[in-house]
Amino acid sequence: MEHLLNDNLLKSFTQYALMEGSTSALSIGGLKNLLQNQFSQYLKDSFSLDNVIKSLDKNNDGSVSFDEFVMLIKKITGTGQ
Ligand SMILES: [Ca+2]
Repeated sequence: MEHLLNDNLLKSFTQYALMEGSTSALSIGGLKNLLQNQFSQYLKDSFSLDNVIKSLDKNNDGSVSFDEFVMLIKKITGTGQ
């Protein structure tokens, strides 16, 4: 599960980042699209995506790196601490 997840995460992240002309950063909007399209089963009604994304975007540049993205996915899927 873990290695499969990481492989798929990189593919998804890169695919969505490329739509925005980048290979290393994804906008908050792009991140939301990705999550809603591919991780909707983890997005519960009570899940506050905006808050999680804000806390994730450490340098406040409005985009997430792949590392930040992986941390978010682990958080919402419960596969990491
Ligand atoms: Ca950032």
